[in-house]
Amino acid sequence: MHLLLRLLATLAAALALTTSVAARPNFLLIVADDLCWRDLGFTGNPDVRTPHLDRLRTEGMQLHGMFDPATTCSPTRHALYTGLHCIRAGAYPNHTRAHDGTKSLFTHLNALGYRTALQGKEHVSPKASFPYEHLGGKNADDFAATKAFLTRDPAQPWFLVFASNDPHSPWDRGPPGLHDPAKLKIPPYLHDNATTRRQLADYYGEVNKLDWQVGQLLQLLAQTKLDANTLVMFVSEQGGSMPYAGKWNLYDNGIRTATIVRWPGRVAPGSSAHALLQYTDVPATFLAAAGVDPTKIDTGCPDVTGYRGFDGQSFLDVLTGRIDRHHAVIFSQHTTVGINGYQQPYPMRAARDTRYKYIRNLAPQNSYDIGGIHRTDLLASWKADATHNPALAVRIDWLYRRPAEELYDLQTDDLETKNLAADPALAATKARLSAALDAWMTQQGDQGMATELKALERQGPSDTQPRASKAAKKKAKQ
Ligand SMILES: [Ca+2]
Repeated sequence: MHLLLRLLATLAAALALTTSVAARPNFLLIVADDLCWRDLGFTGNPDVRTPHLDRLRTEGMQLHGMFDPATTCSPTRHALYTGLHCIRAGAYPNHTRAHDGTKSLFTHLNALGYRTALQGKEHVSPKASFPYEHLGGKNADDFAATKAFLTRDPAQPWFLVFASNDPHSPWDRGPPGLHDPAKLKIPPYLHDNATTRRQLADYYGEVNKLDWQVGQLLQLLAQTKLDANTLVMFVSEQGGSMPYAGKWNLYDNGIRTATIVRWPGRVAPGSSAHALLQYTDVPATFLAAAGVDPTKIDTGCPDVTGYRGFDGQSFLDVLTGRIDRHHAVIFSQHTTVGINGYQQPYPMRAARDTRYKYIRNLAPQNSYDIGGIHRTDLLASWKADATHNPALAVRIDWLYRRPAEELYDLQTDDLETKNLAADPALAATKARLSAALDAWMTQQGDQGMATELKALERQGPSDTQPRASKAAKKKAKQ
């Protein structure tokens, strides 16, 4: 009898576990900071040391087609957490905020009974839209706080964002001396000189620091036996900050991401998907994984037609291997007004399918000039070399001035160096992507330059307390 009772109890527990596995996984979303998707071991970089991320990749699915709808820190995170594209949400310049009333994945999962937290870098506003517990500061390496959060109540599912500040510049947090600058293989989109080598070694060191953090998190999950029922997603965020390494541009180094999803029993270890996906799809996907129909969610932020649902859609069927297609075209935008040290508006928009990318520069008559790209020691060193290197001089000039339209064939030119916008053979392709971009801008309420010029109004903590940065205010007066 005693044995029978024990057997029944075991069976009941197993059933309960099965139900909770199916309905209520935990979610760990790991977000890097200013990491180019190419700069990881598993994506082919020969120098960086990322053993933990490389292992995670073998345990999960790599989403080769995941794209970021923006190309600076703050709008990227708003899109990732709200499921809304940046201009609709009002969160499109850097250091921005969403419209009051907007809900995020934290709001939606709290409503489902999850406890939610964010550890590390925040960079989202207003507070009411992102109701997470904040664990640790920007450079959070306090994994005791993480463990306390994860194990607080075994009956309650949880959602944790671990938002590292690595490898965001300054690159001074990695293990010193890990990489010998002289021995690095310099990526073809960077100019090879001593300054590049020194800075790249420091940046790679900080990528290693990020990898260490990922290792700590995965070890915690294993130690607490939470790993079996936790969906882990890693995203590389939005491009490195060296010229042409991605950030502040809509080339693939900036908007393509290294993304892995590990979900034991649901996602095949070592698998790959190539479907076109966006960060805006992540909230709908997590909600679908939690057993909720994401098409019924009210985001609190209507688009121009009054539609209140997500811009993104669940890609759960991609994760489970059922299908490998999602969007026909993905979109991204870049707002320069409000970026530290910006001189003139230089707004960009892009539409990309599986093969071609169309970029529209809305103010080609202006000069693109921001602190992070154009006034750095690194670019100064490149300029010095360019006095006797005409090809490099052309590449540097492209950092400042681009034509109104760019079109790239990513199948033959993945570094986007050959602009085909004037190629008559691709006129129909250009027209198709241009029309798709127009339709997206309309749905977003994106008025192009008029929207760009309102960017400073979208900085500051809330709609009722807008506060532009000092530099931004000074600039606005000029
Ligand atoms: Ca960033």
